[in-house]
Amino acid sequence: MSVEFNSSLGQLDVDYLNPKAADENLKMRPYGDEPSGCGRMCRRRPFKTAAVFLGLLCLLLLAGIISLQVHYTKVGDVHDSEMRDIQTKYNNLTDKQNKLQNNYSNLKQDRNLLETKYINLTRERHQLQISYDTLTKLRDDSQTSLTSLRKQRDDLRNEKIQLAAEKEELQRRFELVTSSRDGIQEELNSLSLNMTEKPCQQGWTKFNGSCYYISTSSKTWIKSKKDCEDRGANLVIIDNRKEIDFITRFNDRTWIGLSDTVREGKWTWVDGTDLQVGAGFWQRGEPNDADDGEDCVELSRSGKGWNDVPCSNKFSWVCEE
Ligand code: MMA
Ligand code: CA
Repeated sequence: MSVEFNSSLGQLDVDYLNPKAADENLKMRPYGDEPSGCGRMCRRRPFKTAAVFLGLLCLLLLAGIISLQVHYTKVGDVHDSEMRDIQTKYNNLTDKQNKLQNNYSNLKQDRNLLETKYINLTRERHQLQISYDTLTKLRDDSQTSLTSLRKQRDDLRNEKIQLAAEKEELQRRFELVTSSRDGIQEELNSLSLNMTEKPCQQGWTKFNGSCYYISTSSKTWIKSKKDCEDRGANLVIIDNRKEIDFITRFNDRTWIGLSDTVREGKWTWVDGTDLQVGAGFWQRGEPNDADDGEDCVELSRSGKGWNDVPCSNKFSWVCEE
């Protein structure tokens, strides 16, 4: 190993591990004053001491350098390890930062999207609000129209009810007037008939163009018939319900000119005409020829119709001319 020592006093190159070479090196060097009396030996001693000292110094330096080297190597290792940790932490933090950056970017995008959606929704809401207002107004107008129409309908219903009541009243009055008119017409017809035809005999009553004799006593059917013939007339022949109403005004039970004396069940009028089967104004269940002995016909007020009875019964009678 060779050491280069630079000093302001001069330059000295010594190989301490090779003392021979060093000696040679020293031999080559020129010297000024040398201590007298020591000769060659005396001249070489201080150099040796210096060399030893230098060597020791060099060893010390070397040891210092080595210990420093070891120290710094250790420090460097710790430093490297710390650096690696820091680097790892830095990398982790960088990763985290990147992730956060990504998250931030994503969130920013999301926020922009949400903002766009919010704007669109706000616009839509505005449109819907306009539609809602329009519809509300329309509904209110419709409601008003509906209320008005309902009122009109109710008024019309009431009017209809009133008109129906008025119609019924008018109908009733019309029927009364019609009935009264028919009655007047009939009376008029009867009066005009009575005026145009010849008057009835004394004690006879005119009704509907005919003259009637109303008996004041009671007789059998045969005697009643004879009485009428004696008066130039016949026992009454009934043509309609009005004639019944007229006759029953006077007595409860009255002989009429109908019998089946000639042939049982064949009802014949005193003028010889036959009563049609199923015709007439019989009471319910009549004629029944009770006890096989009822061949003459009475008109009963209480029975409101005809009944066959025994001819021997005595009733009032009515003649018709
Ligand atoms: C009943 C009934 C008549 C009948 C009479 C006779 C009261 O009525 O049978 O058909 O002519 O009796 O009196
Ligand atoms: Ca009878």
